[in-house]
Amino acid sequence: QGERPRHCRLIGVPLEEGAGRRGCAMGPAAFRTAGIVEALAALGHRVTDEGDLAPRADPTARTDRLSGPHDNPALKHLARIAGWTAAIADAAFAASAGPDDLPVFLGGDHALAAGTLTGLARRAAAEGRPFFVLWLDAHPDFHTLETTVSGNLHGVPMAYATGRSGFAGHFPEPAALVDPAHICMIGIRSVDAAERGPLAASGITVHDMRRIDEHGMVALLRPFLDRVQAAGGRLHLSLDVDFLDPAIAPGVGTTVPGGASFREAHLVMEMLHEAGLVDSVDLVELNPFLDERGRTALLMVDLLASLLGRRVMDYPTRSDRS
Ligand code: Z70
Ligand code: MN
Ligand code: MN
Ligand code: MN
Repeated sequence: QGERPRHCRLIGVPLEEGAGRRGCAMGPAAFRTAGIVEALAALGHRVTDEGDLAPRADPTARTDRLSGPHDNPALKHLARIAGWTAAIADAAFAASAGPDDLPVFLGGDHALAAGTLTGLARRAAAEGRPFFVLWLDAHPDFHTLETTVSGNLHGVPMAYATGRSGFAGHFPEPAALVDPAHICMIGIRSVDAAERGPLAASGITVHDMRRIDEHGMVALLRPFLDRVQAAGGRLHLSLDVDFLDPAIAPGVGTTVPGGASFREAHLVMEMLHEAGLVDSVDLVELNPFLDERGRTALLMVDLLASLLGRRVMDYPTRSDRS
């Protein structure tokens, strides 16, 4: 984040009801065991571990079944996820108030992004700044409550945060929405049939694995970072473990072959560090129950350390060059 020391506020979100298999609730503990506090402190940042959040009992979500025109019997744990969303959105807004604050949400499955995206969008709006999102994931998580086939609500946060229809009365009313034109997705390689058309029409920038192979990570990421910089925007990074290739990151419930390599993932983090634009991070979908000797947790911590300034060599920075 440039060379500026930040206040890294670690917020555990032991939410696992949004994923198809259990285990993500152990994610925050695994990140701590993997040394996340020590890794960030060693880079000169102030680090506070703010413990784990709990879901709110949300009065807007009284039932786990939708009724009427939106009925979808596949939905799982709707009221519970709505309660998490309300609590996470408030925590994200509160933890991003200070000029040096850099909240890091330790998931927990990706349903937590319904809360972080809307809470941080609210913060950006309060500051009068545009809000941008870099979404590193095999999946766009762009289902609505009507279209999800699996019923796993980690498949819906991007639809909720961009204001797609059908969430009203089931999820909290979002305090602020994310402009699809300010979202860049990289690593996408699993899109369900019902997500395809709406995603293409949404205005979200989507770079699938084929694009990475063809153009390389730098050519895809740099134009987006330049846009964030030019707009003076806040940038949120949402990093799903399944962005990474399962060969290097087995600790996740949804393994999708053909993911980002160790080198590609570190390159993204180093470019983000150099740009100094990231103000908040989600680390999601780590499932320690499926991990191998902690290697996925350790890799995610290493990637976060790269984002916050760890490097092997001192290269001239971009601004030094220009
Ligand atoms: C699929 C579904 C998903 C994350 C898997 C998968 C969704 N589109 N999201 N892992 N993070 O079930 O809706
Ligand atoms: Mn409805
Ligand atoms: Mn995801
Ligand atoms: Mn995913």
